[in-house]
Amino acid sequence: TLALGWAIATILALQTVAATKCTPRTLHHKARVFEDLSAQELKAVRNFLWSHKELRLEPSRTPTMAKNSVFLIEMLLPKKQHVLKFLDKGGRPPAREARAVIFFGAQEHPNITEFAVGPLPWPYYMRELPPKPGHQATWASRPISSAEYALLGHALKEATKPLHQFFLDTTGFSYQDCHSRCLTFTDVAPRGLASGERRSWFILQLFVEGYFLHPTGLELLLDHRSTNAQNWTVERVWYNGKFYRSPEELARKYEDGEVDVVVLEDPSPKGKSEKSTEEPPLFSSYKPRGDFPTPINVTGPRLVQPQGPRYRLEGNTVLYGGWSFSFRLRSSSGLQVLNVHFGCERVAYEVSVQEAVALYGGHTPAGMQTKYIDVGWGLGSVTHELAPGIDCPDTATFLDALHYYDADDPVRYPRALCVFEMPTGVPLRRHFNSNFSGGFNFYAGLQGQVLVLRTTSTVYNYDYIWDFIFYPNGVMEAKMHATGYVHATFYTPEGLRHGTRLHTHLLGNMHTHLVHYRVDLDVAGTKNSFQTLQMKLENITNPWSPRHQLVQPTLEQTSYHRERQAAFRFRQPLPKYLLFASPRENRWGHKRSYRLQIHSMADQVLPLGWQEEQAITWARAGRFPGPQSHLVSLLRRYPLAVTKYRESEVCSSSIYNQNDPWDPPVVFEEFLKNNENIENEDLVAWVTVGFLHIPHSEDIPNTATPGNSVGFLLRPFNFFDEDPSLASRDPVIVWPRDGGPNYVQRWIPEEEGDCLMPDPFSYNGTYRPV
Ligand SMILES: [Cu+2]
Repeated sequence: TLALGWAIATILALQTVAATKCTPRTLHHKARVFEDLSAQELKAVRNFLWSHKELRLEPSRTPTMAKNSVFLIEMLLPKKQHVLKFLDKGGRPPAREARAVIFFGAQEHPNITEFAVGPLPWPYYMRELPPKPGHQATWASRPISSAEYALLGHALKEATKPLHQFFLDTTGFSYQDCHSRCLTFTDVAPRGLASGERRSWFILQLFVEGYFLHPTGLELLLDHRSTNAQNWTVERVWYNGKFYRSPEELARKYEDGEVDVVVLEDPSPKGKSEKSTEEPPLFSSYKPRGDFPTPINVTGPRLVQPQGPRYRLEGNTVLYGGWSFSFRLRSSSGLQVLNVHFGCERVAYEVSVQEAVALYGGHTPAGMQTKYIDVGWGLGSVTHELAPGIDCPDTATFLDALHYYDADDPVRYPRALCVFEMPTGVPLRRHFNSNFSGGFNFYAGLQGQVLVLRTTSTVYNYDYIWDFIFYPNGVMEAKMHATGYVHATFYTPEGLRHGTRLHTHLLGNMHTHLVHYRVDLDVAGTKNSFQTLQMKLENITNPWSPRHQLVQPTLEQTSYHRERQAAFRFRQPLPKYLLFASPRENRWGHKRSYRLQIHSMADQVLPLGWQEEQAITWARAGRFPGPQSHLVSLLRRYPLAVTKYRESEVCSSSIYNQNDPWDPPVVFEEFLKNNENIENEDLVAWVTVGFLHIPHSEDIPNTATPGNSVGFLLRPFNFFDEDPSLASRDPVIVWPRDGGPNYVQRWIPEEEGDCLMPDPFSYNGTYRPV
């Protein structure tokens, strides 16, 4: 019987091999085509650029705008067809190239030029990456550099000198010789009202812990368009509901007693000083205060993986059960997963974050002006350190990132990314099979485990947490959690029309968050079609009782032929089943498909009138829909658009859209304009998710993640012949046995692993050039 057992085991093993036999996974060395640039490569590109003396490059921190400097270097992804040819058919890898953005400010007509530099690691050529015809990035559209911020800080300090006494009297803080009681600022964007302008509203704040929540009541408009900071001028001042022409005018009127003054409460509450030497915390602080009825004074549960991780990291490639994918972290626009396989097949070539915007309303000029388009604030580069046990489980694998963004060297961001497997706390599948007489025929369950790839972007006050989640049953999820400090302005009673009073002098401004994703699905090959399934009610005569009518649901399938047809508007209900179908069929004769399931609250927050008005303005004005960017209006319009893959349409936004939303180099609308055929083509889905955020008192000190996450799922729909999580060895089946203990059947031994204590908590917090 032992021999027979072996024979059966061998046959079973062979069958298993046959069932999962497929072309070998993309080896790590092949996935290098997706890898971000190494420190050596970034330096090689920088040195190559600097060796071109005719570029007359200067360091990024040289305190002037009238200089030529390298702003950004990141990996330039080769063309998809070249990558696929290399991955699937072999041969030489496509040339490895960098994208380099140079600001040419040291000339009469400054400009921004982008170059491809290659081949890496030893570059010897550079070629201009030409903008799309008619879409040159304007000089004014460039992101603000740290050198410009230093000059702006200086300009504000100079300009507000006449207000020194005013600030001391009204806030107790100042800009001059201020030590621990200094002012700081938040600038908002867009910076003006028309293309070419660069004039920003600044909110002056007390520089204390959580300064975003401590406006002084003064806002100021500064024109900083000139490359010579000497020419920068304050154009307007707003204080407590009134406009003034200049700081001088406000100072004079204040001295004359003509200003309606609000003397701020001291931000540090006095009081308990007898009990403790420590000052009571600010309302904007994380320090605990108050008590729960059931106090907790011990640490909480944490993850352990006694037998080590069940995923494998090979460079920038993750292997986990049925899944394999590569990833990169673009300094410009953030996290991107590539070459996503389940089983033996590619299901997506790319799923990536494209943009995050937040559109505000307010009564103060800064509040009403704010429309943040975060790629313009380095969305992909502000990936600060993740804390083990808080930002990711202790068991996570942490990875550093390198960014060459507004710097003269690559900067290492430690622990910028994490990868971990975690229990979801809910079974993936389970069933209790009752015998309906006090017992059971069997119980079976498959624990819910997922693999998560995570990074964050701290865009000044706000923190986005970006997750890509992989389930054992072929489902992939993209999710954004919002947290951090709210963008807030000075409280005035009129402000209540646009938000909530959050503290004595603080208004939390209402806003809409929208996030744009690119989803380049390749469902059983690159040739896919887009179709939707809906329910249609049918009224028929009951065939077994002709006197009765019967209403029953039927399937209604819609095929989409053209891009414009598959551009869904927010006001129309989105069909529930959005399917990307291969012409190939599964075993049961259905088209092998993946379903896009969108989890968003954005459709509830975009009122009809707004969009109608936009559309009318657009029609009337021709190219530009009023003071909004194309991107913003498009994101507002379409929760989903499906386009045919085009190499010129790989990003829906750019680092330039924020500061010139009126004439940006990337106009998403144009992706749809040519209205191409989308039947049996390489398709890309553009997904907008978002939510309306009306701040409330519990947003103090920070917006919390529960309820503030949006995203989408990619779910197999007749893609497999059965649930592919059947390949998991995690199930447990319990069989009752007559007169004995239940038989517990499992495929992974219940091993007693060491319950390892994680490393002690550590956090470095620095990000330094390498
Ligand atoms: Cu918000």
